[in-house]
Amino acid sequence: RKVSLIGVPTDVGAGARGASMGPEALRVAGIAEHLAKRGLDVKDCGNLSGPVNPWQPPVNGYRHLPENIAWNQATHDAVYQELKDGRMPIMMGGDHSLALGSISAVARFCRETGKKLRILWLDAHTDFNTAAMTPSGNVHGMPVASLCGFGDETMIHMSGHFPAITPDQVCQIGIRSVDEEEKVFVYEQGVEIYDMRYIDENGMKHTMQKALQGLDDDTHLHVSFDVDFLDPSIAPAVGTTVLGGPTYREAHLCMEMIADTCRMASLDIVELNPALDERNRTAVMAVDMVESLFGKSTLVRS
Ligand code: DIR
Ligand code: MN
Ligand code: MN
Ligand code: MN
Repeated sequence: RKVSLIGVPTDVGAGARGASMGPEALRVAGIAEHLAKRGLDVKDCGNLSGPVNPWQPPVNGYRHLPENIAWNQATHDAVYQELKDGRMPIMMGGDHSLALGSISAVARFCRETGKKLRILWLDAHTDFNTAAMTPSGNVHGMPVASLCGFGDETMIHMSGHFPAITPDQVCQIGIRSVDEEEKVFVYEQGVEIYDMRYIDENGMKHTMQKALQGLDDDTHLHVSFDVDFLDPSIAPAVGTTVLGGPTYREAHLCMEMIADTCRMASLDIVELNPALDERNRTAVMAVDMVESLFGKSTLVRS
C-alpha cells in the first residue's frame, strides 16, 4: 500500500495560533518511520505553501476567508494528485478547515471512479457552523456544513460538483461540544452522530459497529481525525480542548475497528498544536493512534 504525507502548515482557520506547526511535530514524532514499519510505501510530499496568518477579526462571519480559500485550494489540488497517482493521501494539518479541501478532492475522485464515499469524522465538535451562526468566525468550525453545500461560494464548489457530499455520507464520533444554532442545524440535516453520551451508554465497540456498518468493496472510507477527539488528559495540545473524550483504550479500539474494515482510503490528521504541547507528547499520541488505524495490533489476529 502506498501512502503520501502532505503537510499543510497553517492555522488561518483556527482561534489559536500554532496548528501550523502540526506537520513538523508529526514528522518529529516519527510518523513516516512508523508507517514504513507497518509495511507501507511512504512518500513525504513535504509541505504546501500559502498565505501567512494575518490574525484579523472576522469579516461577515468569516475570519481569514481569502487565506482559508487559498490553503484549501492548495490542499484540494495536492490530495487529488496523490489519489490520481494511486496513493493514499494523509493530510497533516493544520487546522480542521483544511478538511474542506481534502474531502472535496476525495469526493471528486470518488465521482470519477464510481466509488461510494463515506466519511468518518472523529472530533469533539460537529464543525457544522455557517457564517450566519458561528459564534467565533473560525472557519475550522464550518467544514462539514461547507462540504454539504452551506457556506462560502468558492468553498462549496471546490469539488467541481454541488454539493460535494450529502449529510448521510457523514458519521461523527466523539462529539461533546456543539454551538446552540449549530445543534439545531446539524440535527435538521440528519448527520449520523455518536456523541460521548452514546459512547458512555453503549460502549465504543457497539458504537463503531454501528458507525462502520454497510461498508462494501466499492466504498472509499475517508477518516478525518481531529486530535481534539481524544480526551485532553492524553492529548492536551489542541486549541479547543473539551473534557470527557475517549480514553486511550477507547480511542485505540475505535482506530483498530476502522483498520479491520480495510476500507480507509484517505486520512486527515488535524488540529495538533505543538505550541501547547509537552515534549511533543500529543504528536506521539497521534502517531500511536495512526499506527492502530493502519492495523497495528498486539497479537496476530485471524
Ligand atoms: C466552535 C469550535 N464550534 C466554533 N469549533 C472547533 O468556533 O465554531 N474547534 N472546531 O476545534
Ligand atoms: Mn474539527
Ligand atoms: Mn474539534
Ligand atoms: Mn512507537
